[in-house]
Amino acid sequence: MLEKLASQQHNPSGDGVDVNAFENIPRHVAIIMDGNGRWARRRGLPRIAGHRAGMNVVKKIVRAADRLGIEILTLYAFSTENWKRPKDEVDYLMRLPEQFLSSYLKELVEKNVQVRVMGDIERLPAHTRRAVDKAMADTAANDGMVLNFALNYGSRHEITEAVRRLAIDVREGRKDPEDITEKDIAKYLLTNVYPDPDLLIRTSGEIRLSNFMLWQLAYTELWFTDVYWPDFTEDHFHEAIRHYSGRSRRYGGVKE
Ligand code: V0D
Repeated sequence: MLEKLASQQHNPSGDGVDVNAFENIPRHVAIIMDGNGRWARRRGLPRIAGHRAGMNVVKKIVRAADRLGIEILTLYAFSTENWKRPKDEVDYLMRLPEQFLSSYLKELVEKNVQVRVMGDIERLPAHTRRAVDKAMADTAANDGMVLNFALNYGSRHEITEAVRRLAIDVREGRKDPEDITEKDIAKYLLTNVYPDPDLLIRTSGEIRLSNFMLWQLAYTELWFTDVYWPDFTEDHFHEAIRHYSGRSRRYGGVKE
């Protein structure tokens, strides 16, 4: 299921971009979609106009990622810190999954995409959870690209939960603490079924991880761009992929 050969994919976009030109396509791409509020302010618009524009860019980048043969696309949609924003803005954000899916779920099903969510979704409003649950259910039988939304996600919380569960295993006698390995920790993270991201993209000029996938990004190539997320295009995406494609990763070892 996760073994599409990117190098053999054709390019149905017909936009003149040769997807076969990338010699090394990342399997897992993660994106911090930053700059929506600043994009709006710059235009004299309310912040929510930026979020709406950002939502439409998500659709374009999902299509682009699917065409490239990327296996997993993880998008940071809402952090555990985002609850501190004004209530009106949070309320608007919590409507976006429904808006997104009402116009786009059909296409995701047709594209064989699997919608997944990582984060504490119990604490989302019921209407948001319903929309997300339906998307996951309607795409559960698909085996194409995974579209993984980080929703109410925080990496330290994720690691803390993993440690807590491991400690319970120790207490219950299922685990000898002397035998704890990195694999044991990874098993309890929300990403346990995915490989670590190969490439992280953050838009809007901030050079920070902001509590996103701290464990999983240990060896990931990082790509920062000043472009605001609502202005991020398929061409910008290809630029990041091209950068990745030209890197050879050593994981702390020596280049062969
Ligand atoms: C706002 C830019 C899609 C970042 C993108 C609840 C901030 C647009 C979704 C979405 C958001 C989430 C789950 C799902 C389907 C779609 C989304 C949020 C914010 C926060 F199953 N865009 N989007 N969710 N923004």
